[in-house]
Amino acid sequence: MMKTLIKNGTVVNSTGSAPADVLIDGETIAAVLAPGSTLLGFDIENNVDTVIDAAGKYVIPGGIDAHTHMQMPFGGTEASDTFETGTRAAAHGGTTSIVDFVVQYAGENVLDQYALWHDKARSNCAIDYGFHQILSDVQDSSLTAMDELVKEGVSSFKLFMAYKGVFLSDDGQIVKAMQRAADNGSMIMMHAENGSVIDLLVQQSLAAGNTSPYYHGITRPWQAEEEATHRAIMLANLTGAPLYVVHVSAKQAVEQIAMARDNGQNVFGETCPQYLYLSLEDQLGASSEEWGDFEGAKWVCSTPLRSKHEGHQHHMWQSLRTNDIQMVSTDHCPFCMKGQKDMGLGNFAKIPNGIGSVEHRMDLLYQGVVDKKISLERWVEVTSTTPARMFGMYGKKGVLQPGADGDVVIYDPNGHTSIGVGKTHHMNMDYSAWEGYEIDGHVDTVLSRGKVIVDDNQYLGSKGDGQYVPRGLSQYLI
Ligand code: DUC
Ligand code: ZN
Ligand code: ZN
Ligand code: ZN
Repeated sequence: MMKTLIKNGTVVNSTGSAPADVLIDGETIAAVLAPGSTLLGFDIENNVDTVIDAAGKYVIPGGIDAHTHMQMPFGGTEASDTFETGTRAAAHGGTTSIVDFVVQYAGENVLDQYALWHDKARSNCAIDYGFHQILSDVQDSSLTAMDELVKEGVSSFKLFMAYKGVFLSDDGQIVKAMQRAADNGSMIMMHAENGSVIDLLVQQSLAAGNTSPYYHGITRPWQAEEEATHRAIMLANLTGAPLYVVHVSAKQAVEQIAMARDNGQNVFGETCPQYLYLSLEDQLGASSEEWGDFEGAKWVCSTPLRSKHEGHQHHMWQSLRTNDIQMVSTDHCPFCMKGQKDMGLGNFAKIPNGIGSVEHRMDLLYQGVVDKKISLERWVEVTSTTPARMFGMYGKKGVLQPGADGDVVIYDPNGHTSIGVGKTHHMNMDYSAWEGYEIDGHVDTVLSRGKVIVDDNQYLGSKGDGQYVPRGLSQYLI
């Protein structure tokens, strides 16, 4: 078995950082050692196959993006990254595991869809992958499927309070799924926006001739997010199910989560890089020769970007510091402008919702360390350790310790990363939502289960390196 020593670096776990060497034996971390130490008198450096010098660099557990949608059929098209292209891009950005979503649309059978998603991902992924299950109409067979899926390592179920006729579950259906989750120990994930209010505002906006991408955000106000977040928390309280609110963007929704947590409820929140950095005003001001004000379609996602005048972005960074929000995923759901987003020219409601960021999450959050918004250890925690604990992978993933998978990123704080199409971008998109972003750091080397898959921007892995990760129940519950 290949043995690799990563020496001279600073090992950063969520619990602290220290100079240390990391020894990987085959696919697994064998030891984290004081710099230059021997193992029972055994000279390590001269007995391994590869030595990587990480002097001046951070050695961190590989990133875990627990919210991606590779090749998801949605909005009359399909997300433009396949499992192959999307996971390769993720690897370039220092992410070594994703948790994607099996989709069950209304009327479909859950277990059939689960088998179908395995077919899409199998032999195609550059990095390890797990699945959550989306439930739309909650049929009786869906409830028994939930028990089956927990045994398969799918221990989290996403429900929607928006997207009527596509995903939306009514409150009765939500309660039924929550009761089953409370019973089998799984996690309920919620897209918390009041769908009927949004549908009405969208119709009124279009009727008034307000059709440009900016009105996507205007018609999905924070009140619709706060209300749905509160309702989801109350339904979880009623049933005893743990609740994880996805893609939180409104500070008022954060307050609901914080209150529930203060009350001792197992309620958690995820935010995404777009809600930390981007605003509705950025979308309003966006314009180009090619697209005019339709340029704003590049940032149409749900929940939407929020107004910077209301302070959501600042509040979101603060919430990451205080643990009112526990982790950062991307909701990676990429669409090209040509042939996909442009379906919404003249009608923002027809723009497929989604932003692609899977490649840039680790860098964008590292910039938060440089800008003193979060600590170095908190960076590792919100991008790797908590995702692993939240979704039942900790020990194997999310930490550098003996017995863990050799998923390791060597990050150079003296490096630099320019983001944009033609720069670091490997996602299958004809634009970047992050064009022009400059990061004071750089992903140097990425190992997935002991194998170097990215080195100095070169991809050295191959499709099919990534394996399915059956997950246990959440390790984050109290
Ligand atoms: N939001 C998005 O932006 N895209 C996919 C689905 C969702 O909830
Ligand atoms: Zn969602
Ligand atoms: Zn999503
Ligand atoms: Zn470099």
